[in-house]
Amino acid sequence: MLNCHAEIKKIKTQTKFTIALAGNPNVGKSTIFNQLTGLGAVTANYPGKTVSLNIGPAEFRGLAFGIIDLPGAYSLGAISEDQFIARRAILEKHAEVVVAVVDATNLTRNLYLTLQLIELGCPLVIALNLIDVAAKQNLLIDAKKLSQLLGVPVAPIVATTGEGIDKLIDTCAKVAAERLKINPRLPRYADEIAGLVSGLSEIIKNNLSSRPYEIRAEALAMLLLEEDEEFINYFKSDKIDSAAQKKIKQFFSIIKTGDKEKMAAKIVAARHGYADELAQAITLHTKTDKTTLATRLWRLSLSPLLGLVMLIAGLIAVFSIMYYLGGFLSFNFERLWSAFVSPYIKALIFWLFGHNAIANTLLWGLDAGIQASLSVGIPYILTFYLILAFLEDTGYLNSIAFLTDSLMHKIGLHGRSVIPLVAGAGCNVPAIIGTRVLTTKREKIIACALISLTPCSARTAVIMGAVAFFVGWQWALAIYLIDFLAIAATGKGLAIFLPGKSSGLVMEMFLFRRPTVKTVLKKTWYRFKEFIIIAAPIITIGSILLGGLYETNYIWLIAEPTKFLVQGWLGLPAVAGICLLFGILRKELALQLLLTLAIMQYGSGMQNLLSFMTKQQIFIFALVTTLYIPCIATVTVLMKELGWKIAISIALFTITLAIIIGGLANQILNLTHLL
Ligand SMILES: Nc1nc2c(ncn2[C@@H]2O[C@H](COP(=O)(O)OP(=O)(O)OP(=O)(O)O)[C@@H](O)[C@H]2O)c(=O)[nH]1
Ligand SMILES: [Mg+2]
Repeated sequence: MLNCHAEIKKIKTQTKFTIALAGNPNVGKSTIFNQLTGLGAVTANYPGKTVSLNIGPAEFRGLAFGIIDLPGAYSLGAISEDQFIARRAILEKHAEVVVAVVDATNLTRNLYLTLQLIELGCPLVIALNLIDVAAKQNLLIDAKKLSQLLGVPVAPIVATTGEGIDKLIDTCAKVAAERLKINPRLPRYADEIAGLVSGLSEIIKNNLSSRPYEIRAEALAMLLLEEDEEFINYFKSDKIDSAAQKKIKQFFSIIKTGDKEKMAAKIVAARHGYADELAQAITLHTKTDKTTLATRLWRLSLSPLLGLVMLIAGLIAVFSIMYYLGGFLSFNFERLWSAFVSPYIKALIFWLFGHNAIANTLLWGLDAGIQASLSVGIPYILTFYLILAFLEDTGYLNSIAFLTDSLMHKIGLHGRSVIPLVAGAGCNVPAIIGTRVLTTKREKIIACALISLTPCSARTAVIMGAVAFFVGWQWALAIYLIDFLAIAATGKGLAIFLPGKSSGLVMEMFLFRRPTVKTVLKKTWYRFKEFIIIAAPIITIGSILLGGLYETNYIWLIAEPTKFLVQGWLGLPAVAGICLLFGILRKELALQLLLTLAIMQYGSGMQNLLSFMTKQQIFIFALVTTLYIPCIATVTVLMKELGWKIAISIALFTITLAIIIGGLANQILNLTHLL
């Protein structure tokens, strides 16, 4: 939080005003943020992507301002870490203008939070988003009427295309400069509630010298009546003098006895009722509902049997695209490098350093190392990012979560954990951060442990680039299958071992949304750019280090102590152990170093991996790489999220698992001669 505060302060000194984007999960807040800042906050069609504040400077038609993108929340109450962050940012009034981003296709649910923001007295502008989807569903929303009913400006927008954003920002600027006065209309509640609110707010006004976050007395009264934990505790604390505490206590003792149904529930119901009334009043169904293709596909994806068929077909499609497109890119990248770049790099290095060990060591990194990443890292990772961005934006992951809910329960999770788990297939790091949306520590630990075993894009690159390519696609599938079984068994084990129960599926479902080419490509590019920035230096330095060890013959010395395990039990060449060690830096580095080794020993060309290792060894190597200790970035983020003890336990567990499974697979293959 401290960092966020510093960042917000910085933005505030640099710009004239700041906008906070608040709203339900999955309504397009981060899409607006990206449109205005040009940054790459994670967006996808499922709830809970943003789990901490995204802060950035923005410029729109010469106007400089700051933007804070908040995690999604259905109400001001917070049941998970991400929602708590959103609540804090709203209460602490970080921004001059709060934009309530509202999903035009889901008005009742969305307007609930908007009403709470109005009650709090936030300087509000409503962004009525997803009007393109609403139009497809034959819904016509009367933005003007909404604005009149609530006394708040409303700007209809399509965040993905940027339509209407200019007007939105224009309105925000006017509100910030107080050129546009807002007269919000507070919801009118039934006498019973209104009476209590006014009674309690009078006590607050008369007895409190200052109010937390300077919230309006009426809003504070409402929050207390809603049994908001933070404010109840505040009023019980020594920040409130005992006379005031006594009066408030007295007030509550009266209503408790006179009321059967809980007041909190009544207020929630009343606010929902009003939100629904508003939604009805401003929505016009233009035609009778016509089921669109997207809706039909969506329904199909959720049906128990056909949904499963669709899932399997989907997985086959993903696998095939990876195999063919990844393979195509790999082949051509390598060919282009060998033909047009490699000879010149070699000539340059030899010209600069002469034919000696130093030149050779440098070539490990600058030629063979890069060639290895062009052959096995980049093509598959790029392809996978592209597929993932597409799947994320359609919203299919939501359907998978729903479909696999009962299966997930068996391994101590509920369907909602599927989303971070599948996101782990892209990269374990954001997936682990994404578990902040889960509400219990138990679920978080299980999800993080399983994410650490999920083959990320780097591990997929190893499986596809080495096993599918050299050994056969069936063997690549076998690795996924073994890994999946390991994940299921680990989940089951943890579910039994860790006390507590898995919570029920509480997840909003979203219809499929048509991804735009721009957002898919942009997202792929952002991830890939990050990959290049982080991976390229590590890969080059890693290759040079390995080259140094090789050229000086130290490699054999270092390999010696692990020989019994690497050669004896796993049946791999002794130096493979060192590559596995390097793989902790980045998973695909393990294979790339092996390939680098092969290239340096047998000359350019991927096929040389087969001169270096047998098919069985390649399979075992990839299997171990998939299972053993997640990369250093993942371990670091595990430490941050769960503490070092759990992080180290997960790391040690995966190493043990990899050695046991890898060794057993080696023994079985030795006996059966399947490879
Ligand atoms: N068709 C259409 N899609 C949109 C629009 N706005 C956002 N989307 C898509 O809706 C999905 C959700 O958008 P996000 O920006 O990630 O939503 P968010 O509110 O930040 O979600 P959380 O961070 O999970 O709370 C993405 O796939 C977007 O591409 C829109 O106006 N029209
Ligand atoms: Mg977001």
